[in-house]
Amino acid sequence: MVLHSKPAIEQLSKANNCAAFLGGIPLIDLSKPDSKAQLVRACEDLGFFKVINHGVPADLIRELESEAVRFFSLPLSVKEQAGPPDPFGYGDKKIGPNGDVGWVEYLLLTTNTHNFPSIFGEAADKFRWLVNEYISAVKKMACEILEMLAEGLRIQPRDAFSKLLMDEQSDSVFRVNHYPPCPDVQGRNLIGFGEHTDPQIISVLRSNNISGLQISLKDGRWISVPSDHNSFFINVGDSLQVMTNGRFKSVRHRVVANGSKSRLSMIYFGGPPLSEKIAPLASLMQGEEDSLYKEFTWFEYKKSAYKSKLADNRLGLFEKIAAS
Ligand code: GA4
Repeated sequence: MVLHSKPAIEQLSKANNCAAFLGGIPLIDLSKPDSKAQLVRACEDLGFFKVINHGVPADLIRELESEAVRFFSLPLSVKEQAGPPDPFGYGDKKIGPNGDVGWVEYLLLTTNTHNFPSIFGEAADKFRWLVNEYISAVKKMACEILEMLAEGLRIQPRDAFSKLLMDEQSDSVFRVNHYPPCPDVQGRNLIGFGEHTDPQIISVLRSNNISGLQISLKDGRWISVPSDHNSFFINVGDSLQVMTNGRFKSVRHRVVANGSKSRLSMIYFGGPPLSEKIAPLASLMQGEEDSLYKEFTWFEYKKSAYKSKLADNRLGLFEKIAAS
């Protein structure tokens, strides 16, 4: 990490107002077929849940994590050869193109090609291979969850959501975030990654055993998510909120920096093909129910997302104004 400039640290605003959450984070056992109703409820209530018995091999997770730790321990000048995030590559503190910053460094990759620069030599081959294997495994899990959700919602066909991730043209992203210990924390909660919702359909997150992730409840309170390196955490994204006509909630979340320990997280963002029209699924609409959103393609949504700031309500632009 390079030393931060003053304006940058000023933007790492304080994250206050974090409450205890008595309900707890919904925990779903994917090996139990009767979890469909629980999955639907979790997507409706919070847009966030934790899964166990996920089928992603523990060895694969461990190996990828140790390659990622090795990558982030390289000198900055070497990491920067993975290219500026435009939008893919290595990034340090700057998030997205519109001035957002956080106490984080990261690798952002498209899931279609992983261009690790040749400077990493053979290590790059191993890293690339592990990333590919990991993405296949978490994508499989994401598709299983989306199919269980479709069944839970009684949507036909059951691959109505998952086919978008399975499509060869699926515009999905993989991100590895490293949150180094932040010396400025000193009892305050400084922002590692600012609050936002994910634009895609579904996000699959795992981290080492260092906490920092917080999610926002409907009433605006923030709650800390206890870390669990053996489980995965799933977020509903904006596109799934639209496809369910607002029934599922795209959860606002953020990461606060830690004063003494490094947090490492890896997130797969499952997105549709660029040309896909995002609109409420006809089979989900009841009676005369109107769509809450104007129709858009994923390309249009992404284009407007990249003009926004992290914390913006990106779906606002596409909401229909209710007739009075
Ligand atoms: C948030 C979710 C994913 O991390 C991401 C982010 C993307 C980026 O870092 O380039 C964005 C952000 C995310 C939404 C608004 C825009 C784009 C930064 C930003 C300010 C990779 C994504 O798809 O959208």
